[in-house]
Amino acid sequence: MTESASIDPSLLQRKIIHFDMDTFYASVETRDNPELAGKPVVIGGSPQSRGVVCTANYEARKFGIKSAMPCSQAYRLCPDAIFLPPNFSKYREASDGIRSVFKQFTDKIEPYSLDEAFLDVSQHEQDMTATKIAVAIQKKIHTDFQLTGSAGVAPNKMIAKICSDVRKPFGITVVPPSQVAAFMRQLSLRQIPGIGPATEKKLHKHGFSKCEDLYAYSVIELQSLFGESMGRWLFQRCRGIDNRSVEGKRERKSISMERTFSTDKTCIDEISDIVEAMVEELVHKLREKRIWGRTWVLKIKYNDFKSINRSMTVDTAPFSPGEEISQSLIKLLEKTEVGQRPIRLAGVGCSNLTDHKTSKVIPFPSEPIFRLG
Ligand code: TTP
Ligand code: MG
Repeated sequence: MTESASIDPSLLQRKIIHFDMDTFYASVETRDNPELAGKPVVIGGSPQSRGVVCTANYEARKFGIKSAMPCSQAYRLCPDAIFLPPNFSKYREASDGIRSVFKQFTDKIEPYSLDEAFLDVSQHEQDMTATKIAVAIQKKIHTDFQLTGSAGVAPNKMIAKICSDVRKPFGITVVPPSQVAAFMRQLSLRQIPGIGPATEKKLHKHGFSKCEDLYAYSVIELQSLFGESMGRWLFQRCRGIDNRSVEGKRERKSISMERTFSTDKTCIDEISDIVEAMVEELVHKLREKRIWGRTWVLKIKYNDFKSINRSMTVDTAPFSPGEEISQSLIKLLEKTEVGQRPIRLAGVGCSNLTDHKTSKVIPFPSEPIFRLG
């Protein structure tokens, strides 16, 4: 084993739980309306709208309905499904309840989304095993909130996250340190969080589909195939190495917003205006949250659902007004086929964020929309 494949023994002693609620939005709705039980339920837009599916329960999934699928397609797959709009305040409340259960077992909690979190239970006061803690959390959430969730228990976050999906719903999967190598070997690379369809395609091109397919390659060889950081990342992840710690407060990496149009748009002036408005809104949000970033992204989805991103670095001071940014993003429209092909969605985003909460300099104190809250 080369240097980068060796694991610090103390990291193998960690006990990490990844907890993820089962069909979260749909489960909350069914709990609150028992008449839905046993019927296919889809949470998202109405079948007539251009909205997408947020989630579907198992009865609806049997018909092939999946998250992010257009609702019109979901309707074609299962016209009898019950389509409900999302009720975020309800999900937020359920999410708070679940987190209050986590807190009864550890302080080291990293919420990952409304319905999932990583917990580091390496040191537990009553010396409960990590598996027993996962079972206890599962039971308590079920008793207190009539909702089910599944857990993965492993020496690190990546393996715990993969595991929580293995025995859904209401399941627990444990991979102790001694079984990490065997567990990883047979795993498809696509199951590694962070490997999406695009990376999977690249891996397939080289004939790689399982983790073990990469084992014959050194870090340097993988770096020459996939670039420096990706090569190293792949070398480690396919062996089950993940040294990231469970962070109490997850750093936000990006912030974005997007708009799906009710009819496809081709007029470049109209799209420019929409981009400008979204930048304004995002700049406002960044100010409120006291974060700022220099990398800005323009996202366009054409009417055939092909989505493209164009990014750029804008050297404006934190909390600058949005004009310069929107003008630059509008220029980026020239690097797309906007104006020639109809688009169904436009979005803007900002990444490489820095927290400016502690910054003493407030560049635009008198600006009317600047809020301290
Ligand atoms: P997930 O945990 O990915 O999905 P889930 O809880 O519905 O189902 P599973 O049992 O497989 O975990 O996401 C949690 C919630 O986030 C989900 O209920 C709805 C919402 N969501 C979206 O709004 N859009 C999406 O594309 C996805 C994946 C989820
Ligand atoms: Mg879930």
